[in-house]
Parts: sequence; C-alpha cells; structure tokens
Amino acid sequence: MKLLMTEERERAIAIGLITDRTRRQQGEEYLDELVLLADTAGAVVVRKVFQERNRINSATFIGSGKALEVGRLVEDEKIDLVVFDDDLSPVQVRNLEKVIKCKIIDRSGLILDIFASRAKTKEAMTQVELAQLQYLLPRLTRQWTHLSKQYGGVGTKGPGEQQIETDRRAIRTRISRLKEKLEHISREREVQRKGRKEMIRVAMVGYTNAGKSTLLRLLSGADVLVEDRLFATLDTTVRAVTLGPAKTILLSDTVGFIRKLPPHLIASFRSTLAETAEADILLHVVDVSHLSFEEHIAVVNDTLHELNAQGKPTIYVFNKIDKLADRSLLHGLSKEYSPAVFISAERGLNISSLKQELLTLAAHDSSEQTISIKQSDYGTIAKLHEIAEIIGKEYENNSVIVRFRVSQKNMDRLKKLLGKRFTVAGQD
Ligand SMILES: Nc1nc2c(ncn2[C@@H]2O[C@H](COP(=O)(O)OP(=O)(O)OP(=O)(O)O)[C@@H](O)[C@H]2O)c(=O)[nH]1
Ligand SMILES: [Mg+2]
Repeated sequence: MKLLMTEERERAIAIGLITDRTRRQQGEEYLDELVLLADTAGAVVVRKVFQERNRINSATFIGSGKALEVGRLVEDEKIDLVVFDDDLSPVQVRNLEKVIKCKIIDRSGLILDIFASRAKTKEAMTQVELAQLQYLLPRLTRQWTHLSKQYGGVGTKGPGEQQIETDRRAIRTRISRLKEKLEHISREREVQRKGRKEMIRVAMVGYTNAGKSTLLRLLSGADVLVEDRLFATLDTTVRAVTLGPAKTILLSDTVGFIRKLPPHLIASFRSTLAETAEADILLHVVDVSHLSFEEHIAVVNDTLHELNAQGKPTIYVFNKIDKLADRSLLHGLSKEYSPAVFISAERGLNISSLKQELLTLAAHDSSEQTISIKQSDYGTIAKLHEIAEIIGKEYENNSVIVRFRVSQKNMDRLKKLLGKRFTVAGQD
C-alpha cells in the first residue's frame, strides 16, 4: 500500500456510535473499517471517538455536549476532517458545522469520494458523478459554499437563496444528462453481453479486498489490477477461463461491496453490475482471514438481493487460507456453506478443487434438448438461435427438429415463450 507522508495527509477524527444493538467490539471493528476507508481517501485518522447512545440525536447525531467536545478536539489537535461512520442528515451536518470548525463528512460521502478518485473508465466516471450529484442535491444549503466558488458565485457568506436555486437547477440538468449517457452505455453493454450468450457466465462477487481480481488473474492469466486497498476495481472485466477440454466459461470480476454502500451508488452502478445480475453462476469470494468475514458474507448477500441477483447457484470461495494460523474452522464452514472451497488465490492453493466445483455446477446448469418446431414458425427458430447453442437440425415434413444446448435460465424462458406449443421431442 502506498502511504503518503503523515505531514501531507489530512488529519482526521473518526466518530462511531455504540448503541444497544451494536456491541462495543463490533463498534470498534466498524470504526477500524472507517479508518481504512479514510486512509484510502488520503486522510490519516489521529483520533477515534465513540459515542455511546441508545437513540440517535436528530439535531446533531452525537448530542450537543459531545459535539462541543469534538469541536474543541478539532482546534487543539489541528484536525482538518471529521468523519462519521453513519450517514448524517443535511440538518445534522448544518448543526454540527456550527460547533465543529472543519470539514465534516459521513460514510457515504467518504465512499463516494474514493469511488470518484478511483474511477478511470467513461462508464465508471459517469456512474460516480451521477451518484455524487444525487447525494449532493438535498445537502445544498446556505452553509455549503463549494459550488458557489466553482460557479463564481458569492464568496464569503455562502450562496444566497437565488444562487442555491441556480445551482440546484444546474445539478438537476446535469443529472438528466448523465442518466441519458448511462442509458446509452448500458445499451452498448447489452449488445456486448448478447454476443456472449452461448457460454456459461460466472460472476465473482465479494466484499472489497477479498481477492476477486487476484483470482481472475490466476484463472485467466489476464493482467488485472490487484491492490491491497479498498475499491481497487470499479469496472467489470470479463475473461474466458478454460476449466477442461472443451469447457470454457466466461468469468467476470467487478466492483467489491462494503457495509452500507450508498444506495445511489448501487443504483447508478447498475450497468456495471448487470453482468452479475445476469450471470448463470456466482463465485462468492470471501477473505476468510478477516475477523468479520461472516458479516461480510451477509453484507454481500444483502447487496445481491438489492441487485435482484440472489438465489443463483453459488460457490462460496473462502480465500486467503494461507493467512490462517489455525485452519480448524474451515471444517465447520464447509457444513454451513455449500458448496464451498478453501483456496489461496495468491499462492495458487486448491485451485483444482474450485475448477472441479465449477464444472459440476456448470454441468447442472445446462442440458441438451430436442424440440420440434413448425418450419413456418420463424420467430421461435430465431429466438432459439439467440438463446441456445444449436447442435443440429433435421427437417421432417413441415417441421424442423432442433437439438440444442441451453442453460436452465434460457430453458425456462423458452418454455414460457412457447407455452402449449412446447413439445419435447426427446432429451438426454
Ligand atoms: N495472503 C493472501 N493475500 C491475498 C490472497 N488473495 C488476494 N490477496 C491480497 O489481497 C489484496 C486484495 O486483492 P484484490 O484481488 O485486489 O481484491 P479484490 O477483491 O479484487 O478487491 P476490490 O477490487 O478492492 O474489491 C491484495 O493485496 C492481494 O495481494 C491470498 O490468497 N492470500
Ligand atoms: Mg478487484
């Protein structure tokens, strides 16, 4: 990990909440993750503050006493930035800004910042900008002077109501433009995906830093970016992987997930995540050496739900076993998560068992079918060419008997399409 010198980095305070529901230890783990996020964004956390509260304070989130205390810390310790682990309402930010005289940012803001600095492709940059503007819009208030500077507006007092209205309009126009642009990109992507319909598509998913890109690199030999930092990958890469003779699948690697990923971000990354949503099989990659790996699994499963990608045949890939001092816990995991494999993508350990599991699932997922269609039914014949791999055709009277290989998903689509006309001529 490339660290900047401490003097060049912004000095930050990280604030976490401990409520009845979140135990102290869990609160500390959450805050450790926030420290890592702050580090990724280029700040160094010099102080961690916990607020024990059972109810969140609607005016200041942490309560006015605590806010004053943080305000004093900021002055005494020359702090540039206060980061909250939870999302703040625009009102809370405004109230906090009265007593804490430095930049205040919440978890979503921080994640958006990291995504913005990481985005390299046109698609990722458009998606991040859209999410950022949607996050910004309700937060545009008198206190907020950034846009007014950028747009050459009022200087010291913050923008007037009129200026804010102009800014809001500008943002809304930009949001519509970005949405149109994304619509266009997503149509291009759809055409690309259609061209790959006949191969089995496997998508890797997982918490950020679990080792997805390392695994893609190992399996496909592709030169993809691997880094020990959060959100190294922000795009989707698809590569062909050969599992055995005449058995090639398409494997995709995509953006990692994290606890409390801002909803705007998930929504605007839909075109990047479409490969995941449409995959036939998922590889859920888990960093099993991480203390909170089970919570990570739950977060990833929840995010899959939001993407409508839950319930697909899934292999749990427990990665980084080389980092485990004690591997006895793996036995229990293989009972709880099935099918599961235990690998090290970095050291290349147990990769053959992963390939074997994939072959098994892939064989389950597709089957060879034969159906008889009227020769005049061009629509169905065309559809069949589109969603299945045609193996052979025989003509008989007015009918054509087609043998094809099809995934379970496309077979279901076909059955729906044909309805009563669906007659299986034979099947193996
Ligand atoms: N010890 C060990 N380290 C690993 C293993 N696999 C990956 N890593 C390291 O974990 C870090 C993250 O790996 P990546 O492959 O970039 O993780 P990712 O899941 O693609 O992460 P994002 O793109 O940020 O979501 C890198 O420093 C890798 O070298 C492993 O099996 N063992
Ligand atoms: Mg990656």
